[in-house]
Amino acid sequence: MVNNTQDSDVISGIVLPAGTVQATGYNFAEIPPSRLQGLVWEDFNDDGAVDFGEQAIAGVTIHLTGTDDRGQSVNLTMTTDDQGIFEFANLRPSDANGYTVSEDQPSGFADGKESLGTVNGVLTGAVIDHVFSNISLLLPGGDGVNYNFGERPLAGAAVHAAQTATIGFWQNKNGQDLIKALNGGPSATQLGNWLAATFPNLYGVPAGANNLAGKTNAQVAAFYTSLFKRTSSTNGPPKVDAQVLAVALAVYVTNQDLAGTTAVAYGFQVTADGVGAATFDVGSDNRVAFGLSSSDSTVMTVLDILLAADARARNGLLYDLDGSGTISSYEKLLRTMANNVFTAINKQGDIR
Ligand SMILES: [Ca+2]
Ligand SMILES: [Ca+2]
Ligand SMILES: [Ca+2]
Repeated sequence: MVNNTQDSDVISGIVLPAGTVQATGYNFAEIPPSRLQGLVWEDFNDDGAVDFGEQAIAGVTIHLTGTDDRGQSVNLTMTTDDQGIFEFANLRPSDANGYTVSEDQPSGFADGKESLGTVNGVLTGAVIDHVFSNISLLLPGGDGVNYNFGERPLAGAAVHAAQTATIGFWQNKNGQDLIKALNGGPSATQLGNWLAATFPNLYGVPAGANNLAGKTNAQVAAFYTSLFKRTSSTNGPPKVDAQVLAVALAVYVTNQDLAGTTAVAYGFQVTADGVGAATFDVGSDNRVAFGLSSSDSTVMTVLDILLAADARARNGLLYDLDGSGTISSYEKLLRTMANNVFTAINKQGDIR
């Protein structure tokens, strides 16, 4: 008698007749276990990807629920380890609905983006806030990986002195030296890669000639100088592009995870989250340039202000909303609003 509906591990009632007989084929089949694995991390630039300098979050509670292939309910809980990783190993296959993995939102962080993982290399499941569902592990030995929960730093206090610098600083010797000293020296490419990944429309692949991916610190410093030297008012305030990059540079150099403490010697205050998590009131007159409705708060984090500007750039041209390659009178108005805001941020936080 064989009972395959549960973990019996027993074949019973084998009656052997008298005499010499051979009883064969009493086989115990086992299946390889499946697993579901992922990461909780601080997705500082809110792009849903684990980038250079982004930190693991340990001790986050993760739940796995569902029904296995034998109809048994599964309800497991664990916490992320020092690397931010959770792994539910030794799982049976799931039923047709698949398993669900959910997160208890960690305190001290704002919710970020979830990044759907793969089972045996194939994107599998659905995602809504804090929950991956329908993760089908129908076959034994399923390998579900990279079900990742991104979190963001909480918004901090208002921008204060020693968190930014005016555009002249980044142009002068000290500012240029600081850029070139980051992450080990002038040939380091982490700053360029971070700018490209974080603000793709301004400095990434979609930015065309302004793509800073793979560019060295020396090249980024030279790129900044080229923006600073703009004098034509055809597209509105000529220095707006330098003002924006100056704020992005301040976000980078004041974040210890990204840039270490190199900027301290230049008068900046360096912290875990830096000026990116600091807040600034863009003002109701400028809200349209940052995608705010009349009911939205005009107080945003500096990083969100930059991300909103980047979302309104096309092919490296800030506020070319229609992608025409030219700046209309309305787009010029938006660039003027942006110039007001980024100039004010650089002044309010100036290292002085
Ligand atoms: Ca990221
Ligand atoms: Ca979350
Ligand atoms: Ca246009």
